[in-house]
Amino acid sequence: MQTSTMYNMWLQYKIVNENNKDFWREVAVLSNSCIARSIKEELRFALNSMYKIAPDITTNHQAKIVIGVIKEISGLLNGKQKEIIADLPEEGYLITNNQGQLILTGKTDKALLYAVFHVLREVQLGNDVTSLNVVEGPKNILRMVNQWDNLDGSVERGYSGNSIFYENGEIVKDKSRIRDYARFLASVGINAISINNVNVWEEETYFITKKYLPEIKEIADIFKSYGVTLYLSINFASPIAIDGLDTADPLVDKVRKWWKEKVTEIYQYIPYFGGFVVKADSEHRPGPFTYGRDHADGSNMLAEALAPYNGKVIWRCFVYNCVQDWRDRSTDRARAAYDHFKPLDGKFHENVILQIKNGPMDFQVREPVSPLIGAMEHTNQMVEFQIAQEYTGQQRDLCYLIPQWKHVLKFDTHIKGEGTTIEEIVAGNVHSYKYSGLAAVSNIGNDDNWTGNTLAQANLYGYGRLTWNPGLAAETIAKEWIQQTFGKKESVLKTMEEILMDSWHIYENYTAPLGIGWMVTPHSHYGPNIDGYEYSRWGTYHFADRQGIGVDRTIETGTGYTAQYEMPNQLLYNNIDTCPDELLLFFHHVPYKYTLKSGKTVIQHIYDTHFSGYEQVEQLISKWETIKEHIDVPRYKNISERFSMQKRNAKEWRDQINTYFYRKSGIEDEKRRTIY
Ligand code: GCV
Repeated sequence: MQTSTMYNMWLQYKIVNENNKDFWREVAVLSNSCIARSIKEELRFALNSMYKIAPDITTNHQAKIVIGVIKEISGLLNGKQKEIIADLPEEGYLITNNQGQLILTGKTDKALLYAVFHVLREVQLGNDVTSLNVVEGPKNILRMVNQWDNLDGSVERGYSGNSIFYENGEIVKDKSRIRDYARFLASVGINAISINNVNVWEEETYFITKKYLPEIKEIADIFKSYGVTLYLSINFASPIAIDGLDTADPLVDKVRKWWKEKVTEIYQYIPYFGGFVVKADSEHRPGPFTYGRDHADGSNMLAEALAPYNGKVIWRCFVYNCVQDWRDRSTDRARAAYDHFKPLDGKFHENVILQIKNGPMDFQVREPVSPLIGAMEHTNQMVEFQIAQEYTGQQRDLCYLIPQWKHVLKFDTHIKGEGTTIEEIVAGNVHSYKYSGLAAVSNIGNDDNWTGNTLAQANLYGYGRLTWNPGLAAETIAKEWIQQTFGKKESVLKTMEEILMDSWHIYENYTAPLGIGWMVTPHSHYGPNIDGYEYSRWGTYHFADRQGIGVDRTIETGTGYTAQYEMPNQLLYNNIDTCPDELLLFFHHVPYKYTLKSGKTVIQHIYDTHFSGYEQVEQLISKWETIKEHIDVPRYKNISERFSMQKRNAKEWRDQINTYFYRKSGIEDEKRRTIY
């Protein structure tokens, strides 16, 4: 635990309310598990920092604050309260004031940890906690982050320095930063983590062998003490790579036996191991297709091996032909996940969960919601977000992503009639999934402030809060984060909330327009390159020519992708007259002079948004400067530097996009602004 403002993210524990100081002098923590030890440590750290007191941590049932699971403190609760707890899920908690005594309770120590972080959050927000009365449980069972960290210390799509887990081909010896990461995750309700990249390279394949398992167990123990279960990404071809088998065919007995023995070995080291995350048959990774098998065959083999230990297989649906020729309209990357997985519904074991990216492409600033989410009634599913800002500014540019994720979660699939939103589907309330929830690619690294741009901390915070309670508004999350991170000053709160809340639309304004996506530098994915196109030299993503732009994904004349949606969404997107402006070019190819619902032509929309996007970045910077005196120097400097990078980037996008489309279409800007 450190004391720098950069490092402490939203757990700053600044002095907020001296009045309650005495209330905290004695705290009873009744159990003695590893999680209870984390609770005690957090309380000591927080109370020392906030009130400059070293609390007496006792087991005294008469203390002003008592923290214990129901069986330890049932004498302190009335019948009604006991009933409430009986109805709570394992991770749910009750915080109540019984005659002047604040009681934090639930069924498990994990529930207590969440209750403690709840109370500490309230204190940091300046609220009086002495009379709190709260009953809460998480809406989602699985609340996961995926690290894309490699053993050499690099992080795939990492924009915050190197890995906190690995350096120079080894697992880090000093694991204190991993412990702090676990604290941050637990404080917002995250309960699962995979600690290595889904692209499992040569040496990482050996993570599931005795060469690495003892140290991975140490990491697993740290996370366990914060209620976070550890998973590993695996290489589907491990039997070949590790033990020289001549096949990894999931239907061959010796392969199945190999995995069973391997899983038994892993559980000998880590009895509470979560399971495997698997990227197979995608972007050159091995998978069941090599053997003419499907994804159910592949995942079920692993699921069978994990089932005796209650382990899970998290199988990613990001499967598409990355070398497709984009001029060939009989294939469409947007269709791929649905086409591969939907026909397999019902064939997966009950400990397999399909992890589906929020959109059908790849975390663009604007995409429609993946039609696969909810489309498989008999197969567990979870949604995958990307906190790492791969296509959304790489933590140089600001892009507060909570509004985007809220948009996804609120999307009504109509799969079982009106109201069958993504939020309800992944909570397991639409189909009766045994396991479901949310996963997201983490955005942290070993930079002082964890996330490169200090403001990107808000995305990690907000992701966690949404996994627990997707009903929270993006504004509420922003306010919570700002207040805990930067304090209560009204002008800071107001200004930063505006800055965060506007940022997604601003980023969209100066980058790819109207849902078309991409137009980024191939491979690096930062900065503009309109025709930039990776994997193949054939075609462009946007299909722009002299006459028009956009991808025809309609049923009648296009790739037929729109048919993957339920009614009425299918009609909404398929029909150009009803298709929302912001997704028009994702679904339709239109002339530049096509008039949008906003009343502007497509080309004028492109010019206007790119001019205004850049100006909006200038305004963000001016707003930020107005609160300079209230922000400490290191964080002010960090954020200001990032804004300067964003300004350069926005200018480049504006100029390149406007010039490209002016030249391509030959159509003048109505407002006669200079296009370089
Ligand atoms: C981990 C995109 C990214 C890759 C990433 C992949 C995935 O293609 O650019 O870096 O690989 O998604 O999600 O598997």
